Amino acid sequence: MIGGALRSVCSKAPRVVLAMKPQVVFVLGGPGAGKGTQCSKIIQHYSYTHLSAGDLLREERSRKESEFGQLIDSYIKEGKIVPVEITINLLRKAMEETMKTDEKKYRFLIDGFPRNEDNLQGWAKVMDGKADVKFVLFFDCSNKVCIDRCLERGKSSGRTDDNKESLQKRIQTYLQSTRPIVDQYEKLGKVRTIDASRSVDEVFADVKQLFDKEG
Ligand code: UP5
Ligand code: MG
Repeated sequence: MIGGALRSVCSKAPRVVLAMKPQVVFVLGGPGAGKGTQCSKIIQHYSYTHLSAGDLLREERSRKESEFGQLIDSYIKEGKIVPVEITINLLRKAMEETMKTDEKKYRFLIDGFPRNEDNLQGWAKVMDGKADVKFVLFFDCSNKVCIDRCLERGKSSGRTDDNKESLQKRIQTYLQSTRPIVDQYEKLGKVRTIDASRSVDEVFADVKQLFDKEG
């Protein structure tokens, strides 16, 4: 009887769906530091969705109707950072689509973004107040390790930027533009640094420890 009354009250109450605010971990590190590799492992163990800004840009580049295909292509080959208006729209759309299909999917690993001041400002403009940045997962390793890994991958990846010339430029851009972003977050106490020069499993053991505590 009471159960029935309660059910009827509940069924009359408006159904409020409280969408969760997206929780974001930015994943940064040099080219080939292992961001993508580690993100793939994280999503096997924790309820995160992996969004690689680079992958989204490459997808957009190959979309036939895209007005940005050529621009993205030349920026990637030159190791330059694509204007944020393009990247942030792709990220926002991917986040929205993910949450629309499943409202429980509100945790995101945003891999390879933000890479410079322009990216940071674009994020602030579009996402401030709409998503929380939990921390920055920073994969730290030497330039040599980064270059060697990308050149090795370049033998089969088909990526237009896995060659010596593009890699020099990617490293320059990383040092000049992306490291200062990591430093900014460091000052806010938001960076979690992992030594990425070790084996995939050794790196992931540290990542796992971090996500067990803070993920
Ligand atoms: N590998 C991985 N981990 C290893 C380990 N621990 N030991 C030994 N080998 C390891 O790994 C790279 C290679 O190394 C693989 O072969 C892997 O098996 C091996 P991966 O996990 O792919 O490294 P990742 O850090 O993801 O390297 P990636 O090349 O993707 O990094 P980039 O940051 O350079 O590339 P991204 O795709 O993010 O961006 C490409 C370009 O897009 C940029 O240069 C830029 O032009 C543009 N871009 C923007 O303009 N804006 C953005 O916001 C994002 C990208
Ligand atoms: Mg990657």
